[in-house]
Amino acid sequence: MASMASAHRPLLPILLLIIFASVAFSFQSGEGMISILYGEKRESYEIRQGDVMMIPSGSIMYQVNKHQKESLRIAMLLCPVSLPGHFEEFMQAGGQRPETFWNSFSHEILEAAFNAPRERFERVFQKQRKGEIFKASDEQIKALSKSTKEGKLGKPFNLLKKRPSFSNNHGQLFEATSGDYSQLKGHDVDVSIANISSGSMMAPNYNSRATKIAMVVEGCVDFEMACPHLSHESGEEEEKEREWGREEERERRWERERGREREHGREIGEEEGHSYQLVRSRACRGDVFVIPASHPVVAVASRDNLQILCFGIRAEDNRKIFLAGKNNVLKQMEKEAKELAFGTSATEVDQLLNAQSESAFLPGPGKSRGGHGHAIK
Ligand SMILES: [Cu+2]
Repeated sequence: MASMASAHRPLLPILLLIIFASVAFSFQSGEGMISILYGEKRESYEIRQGDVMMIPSGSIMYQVNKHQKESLRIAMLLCPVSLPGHFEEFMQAGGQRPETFWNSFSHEILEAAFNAPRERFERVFQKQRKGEIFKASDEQIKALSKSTKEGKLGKPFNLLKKRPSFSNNHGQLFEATSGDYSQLKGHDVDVSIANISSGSMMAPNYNSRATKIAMVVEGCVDFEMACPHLSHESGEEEEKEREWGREEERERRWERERGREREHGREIGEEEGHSYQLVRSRACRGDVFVIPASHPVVAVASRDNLQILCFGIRAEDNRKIFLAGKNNVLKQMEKEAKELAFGTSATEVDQLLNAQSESAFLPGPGKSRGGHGHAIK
């Protein structure tokens, strides 16, 4: 894959998403630059807030932080091409630190390949000792900034300039699929960003096909997810629950299950009921977590405004399906289907399904309408 050398100042708050080789996502305007060397060409782009960029496997890449004080934050989704699950950088430019791969070759080969004596070669490939990230002078930054060169390879797509898929007072969801950004075509990947206002939540939803790798950009998220797989791992279950520090939850679930068994008496064919494990955690700035496909999940912004960035894997034709709120998919069921599925009158089901008037982003548990003992006075 790409070898990377970054010449920059103190790290700047640009977030770079990297897919396959990479997708870039920036949070400040015109403060960073990214160059790709591929084939016999160079493409260099200024990266702006909201830019998503695909960098092909095998590119040589370097980034510049143009900001004086702030840091450049980079998130990459890497898809190794040779060994699945293993990623190694190949440093070409460099010397002793970072070590260039050229130093592994024998001198005779290098002399022949470069048609140059050993001394000249050593002067170039052994001097660098500053590591992978180093300080550039104002003049160097200025010169590099003028070197933008567009092409067809990495041309960024600005996610935040796209109309959000959902937007209200509680949040916004921006999504970039291969339909929006043609470079994503054939890679089965998408990129999205959700802004959730403090105390609000994203409605319970699941992804029909995509597994999401989520990273908290700003703020903290309390998320809950229902998982049927963990609840079947009876042996490891206890350990897992302890791991998540959820003794009380286990007790509650046990009570619930006992209640269910008593209610239904297990008359019908002694069927094993479904059970789900609640996975609950808090993730803050910089934390990464995975939301497997089809798992119902809820994300609540705790205290501060929350921004979450997601890479979707197996994303082609993925749909985000909402399970509560105005666009709740269950509303599409026929009256009879509702009655059969829920075992109560369709009116009662509708009353529940229609009570939430917002879509996608909702007031969070602390903000929910009064009368349930949760509302903040
Ligand atoms: Cu699961």
